Amino acid sequence: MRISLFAVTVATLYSDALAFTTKAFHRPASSSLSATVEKVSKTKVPVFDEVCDTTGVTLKRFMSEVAMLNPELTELAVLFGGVDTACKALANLVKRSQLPSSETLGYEGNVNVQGEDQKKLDVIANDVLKRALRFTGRLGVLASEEEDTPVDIMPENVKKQEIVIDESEKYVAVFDPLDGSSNIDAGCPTGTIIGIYEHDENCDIDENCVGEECTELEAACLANTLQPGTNLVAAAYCLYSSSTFLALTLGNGVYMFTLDDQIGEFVLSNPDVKIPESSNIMSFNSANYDNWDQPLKDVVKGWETGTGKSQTAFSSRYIGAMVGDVHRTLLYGGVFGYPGDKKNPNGKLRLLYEGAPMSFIMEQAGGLSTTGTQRVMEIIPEIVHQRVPMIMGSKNDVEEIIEAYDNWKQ
Ligand code: AHM
Ligand code: MG
Repeated sequence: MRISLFAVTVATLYSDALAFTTKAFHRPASSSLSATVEKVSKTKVPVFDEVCDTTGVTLKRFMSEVAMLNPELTELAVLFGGVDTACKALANLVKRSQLPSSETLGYEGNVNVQGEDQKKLDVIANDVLKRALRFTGRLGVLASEEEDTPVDIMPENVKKQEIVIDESEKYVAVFDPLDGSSNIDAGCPTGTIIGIYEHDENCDIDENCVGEECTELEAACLANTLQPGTNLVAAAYCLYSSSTFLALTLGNGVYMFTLDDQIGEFVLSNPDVKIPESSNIMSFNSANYDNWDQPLKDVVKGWETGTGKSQTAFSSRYIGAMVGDVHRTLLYGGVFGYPGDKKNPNGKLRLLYEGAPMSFIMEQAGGLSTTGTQRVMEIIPEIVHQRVPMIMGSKNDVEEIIEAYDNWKQ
């Protein structure tokens, strides 16, 4: 009986499968307001017409049904198994970091390639995520905020056949293991950001190649990470806050999962995250206001006084940790940004592993993400740790900023 019920469920799932066609829109700078079709994804998404009351739809079930409906994504589903494990482990580490016995707060004593002090948890989180993804065997190259250069996923002392599963090394992962880490010591929200691209499977990298020892071809393969956001196959973030959340997109909308500590699983809590088109919340480090570009200053002033396009007076909310600020922005509507300014023309956030994956999620939820003059998703990174000015959020409000930049005569 159970078997036939299961068979019916699976059959229903297949027949009800929706092949959404998702289009991401953004108006290129200096063009008319008409939207440009940039990306079409035909990933089939599962429909869950039978759900266990106790477990709900877990991330594992979700990904395995995505893989059944889209066999070409089977290996991506395996990779998400690593993401699932890493986010749970990191949530636990972040939670326990407040205990005196954990000894994971404070600085590691190293400075990363961008001149920033590394916190102990930054380093631990990088290690946890790297290993979780590597052990899926689906990863060719990764780039992380905490690594100086992209690294071949094979460590020097591990031969390929010793990898747990090593079938195709199909993907490239870019990630910020613990974003907003300045919040850690105070126990405020932090997060992990992950972007996944396809890897060139013809890349054959000598496992001993490091930096200048790599041949040109090997260096080019490692540079596989330098792809624009429009090439992303998937993006996800985990938020460590009052609950642990995992939001992901496979190019067909945004799914949000909440960690159920009692069963140790991420459970689908919002199957179609859509950001409100207009808002009344802005989220910037406004201490930088005086150094911003004039169009942004003008729009923000209009929002403060309720004299902007929407004639709405805005409130300000700023956690100082992008994952938390973007999560709230997705759910409540709003505009989050770390714009360029006179001191730092490219702002603070990193294009590859912060800007592009979060922009992919934002666009898939119906929002926009821009530098002010360019769609963030279209920028081709030149270096791994490249910074990008970024303003993202509710469509109508971000469009107000884009229009102001369009009309700006520098
Ligand atoms: P990090 O990756 O070193 O943690 O820095 C990124 C963080 C973002 O999460 C956040 O939006 C921003 O830095 C906050 O910067 P500031 O303290 O200048 O407002
Ligand atoms: Mg970061």
